Amino acid sequence: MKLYSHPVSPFARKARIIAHELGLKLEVIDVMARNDESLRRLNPLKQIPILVLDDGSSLFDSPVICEYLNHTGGGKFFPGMNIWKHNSGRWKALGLQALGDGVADAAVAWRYEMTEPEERRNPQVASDYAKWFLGRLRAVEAATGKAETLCADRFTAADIANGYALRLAGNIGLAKDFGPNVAAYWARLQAREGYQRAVAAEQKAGVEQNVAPRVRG
Ligand SMILES: N[C@@H](CCC(=O)N[C@@H](CS)C(=O)NCC(=O)O)C(=O)O
Repeated sequence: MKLYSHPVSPFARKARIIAHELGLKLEVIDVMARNDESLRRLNPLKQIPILVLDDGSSLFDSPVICEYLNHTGGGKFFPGMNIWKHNSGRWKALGLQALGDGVADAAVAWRYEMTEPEERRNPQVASDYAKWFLGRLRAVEAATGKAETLCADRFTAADIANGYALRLAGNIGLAKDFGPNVAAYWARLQAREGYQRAVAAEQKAGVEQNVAPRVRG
């Protein structure tokens, strides 16, 4: 399997950490999706991550790829379903994964604005994106005060999505806005062995791809 990725994309990181945790072999191909029209043949949205399977078919976007990898590697990152309890198990995890993806969307938008050349940067747009991010982060602060992990009393896809949203936010200077629950939760996630292995691999890729140390983290 090939993963079209970028060392600092929070969405691609979600896929890479599941592969690391489950010991799945992925050939990682780092691309700059913003400037790469050729990606549309694999994903009409021209976004990474994209997973290309051995039969040449492609999967996107990150929630789909993560479920596929979890299924292929026999993982437990998506809790089982309970149709009677919508507020537990699978449905809860999927909702919280969507929350993390939404926080990451806001952080990515802010980062894109901040990496514009000085003369094209619009302070109003940057401040709007920061507010957008902070509004979403409040929900993570509320959700992280209840238990060690976000749901199902264990580490799930919800933690992966939120963790990588926080990682990107921290790397681009937004960690000062983390509340106490988020800060403690983020410290717990960083202590995980799978996380540390994934970070070591992406830092190596970041250096190889000349990603600025400021965003590499
Ligand atoms: N909802 C998508 C979001 C993916 C996304 O925003 N990827 C960014 C990189 S972090 C990208 O490819 N941006 C290029 C573009 O939108 O042109 C997912 O979860 O996979």
